[in-house]
Amino acid sequence: MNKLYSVIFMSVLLNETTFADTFIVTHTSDPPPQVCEVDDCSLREAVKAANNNSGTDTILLQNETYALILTGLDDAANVGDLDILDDLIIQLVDASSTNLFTIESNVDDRVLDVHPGVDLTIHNGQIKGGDLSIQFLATNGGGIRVMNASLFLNNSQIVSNLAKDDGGGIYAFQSIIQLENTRIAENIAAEKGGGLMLVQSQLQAENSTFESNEATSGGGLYTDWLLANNQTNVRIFDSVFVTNDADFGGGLFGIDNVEVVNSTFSGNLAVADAAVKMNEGSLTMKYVTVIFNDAVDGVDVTVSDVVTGSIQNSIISGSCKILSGGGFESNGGNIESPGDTCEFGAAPQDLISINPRELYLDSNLAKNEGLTLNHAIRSPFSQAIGNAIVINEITTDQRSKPRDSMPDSGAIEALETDFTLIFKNDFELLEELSEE
Ligand SMILES: [Ca+2]
Ligand SMILES: [Ca+2]
Ligand SMILES: [Ca+2]
Ligand SMILES: [Ca+2]
Repeated sequence: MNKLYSVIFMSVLLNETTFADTFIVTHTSDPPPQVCEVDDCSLREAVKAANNNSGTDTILLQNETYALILTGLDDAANVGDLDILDDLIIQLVDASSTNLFTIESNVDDRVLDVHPGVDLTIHNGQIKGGDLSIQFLATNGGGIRVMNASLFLNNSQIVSNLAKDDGGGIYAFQSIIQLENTRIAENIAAEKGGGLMLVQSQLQAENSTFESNEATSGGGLYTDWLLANNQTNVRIFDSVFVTNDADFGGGLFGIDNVEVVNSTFSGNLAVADAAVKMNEGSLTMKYVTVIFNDAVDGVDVTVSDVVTGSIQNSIISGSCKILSGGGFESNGGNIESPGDTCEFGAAPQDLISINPRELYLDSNLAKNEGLTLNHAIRSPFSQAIGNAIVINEITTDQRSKPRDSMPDSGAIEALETDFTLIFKNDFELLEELSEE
């Protein structure tokens, strides 16, 4: 290498290595922040140091709870929420661990505030206790607020946060959210999006759980893209919406272009539209199971008359309100309950008027060797088996088990090992019961 070039090369390398730094948090307390020192650094001090050091720094935490106790509102991470002002990764010291660190707000503010232009990545973190119920100005995003920024949550949990308005767990405005093996649970929004509220934002959720969140609209997820666009902004794969609760749209409320694949909606509650309410935009569902949801109006899935899109290889064990005119249609391989409210039947391999008992779906939710809760098929006589139409690009089910050449309708492909219970006769079951 030419000497001049090698000097330039070295200086580029040095620049890159000196920019990003690693800050190791040494204790769990939250004193008024000073300098992050090698032997004395709080989480807040580490965040401020990373904010002030250009480049994507990494903050390392232990498998401990880091409680935020300094009251007040600011956007410099001195008090209240931790304001993230520069690209950042937060993870455990032991990156191979499956434990979680916890960042918990013990004051009247959210936990994390991700400011414009910032990429925040969290591995193995639990974000909990954010509370905006007495705030007057910043009332969205009880756990995390993401404004014109991006957030990647991996192996993480967003739990027990509260927003006065929208986004109990997370509120995202013109942002990109990526969830991988992440659980958003027991968050509350007084208005929209109990678990997650998206405004003109993109979501990719994989192996993720929206569980027991509450809101007025969109208990699990509310997604709102006011300006029409042609891209699929919300993609949900191998995920579950379970026991979320709202007045309107218990699981998901959409004014957006939404795709849901290999996913389950179970046990969601609402006054109207227990599982899914699509008001505008488009909805694409492939290999989705909707079952055991309950709405006062008796409707599980509503698709308004301006919504386009399609449903394929899915089970709706419940009732639909598909308003005509939007062009939303069945692409076949679907199964619906007696009453035939989903307007299936015209497309190939659509089964109508199927009593839910004929599906032999386990009424208990379990992971069944996957990462998210689902209802396994317990009998080889299930009407779901072999009823789906092959979709070449979808080769696995919700739990990442392979789809075979005769794929099954709904989120789960039946495996022989799933059938073991059903082959037991009554005598064997009685014996088991008496042994307990
Ligand atoms: Ca930085
Ligand atoms: Ca703030
Ligand atoms: Ca703050
Ligand atoms: Ca099959």
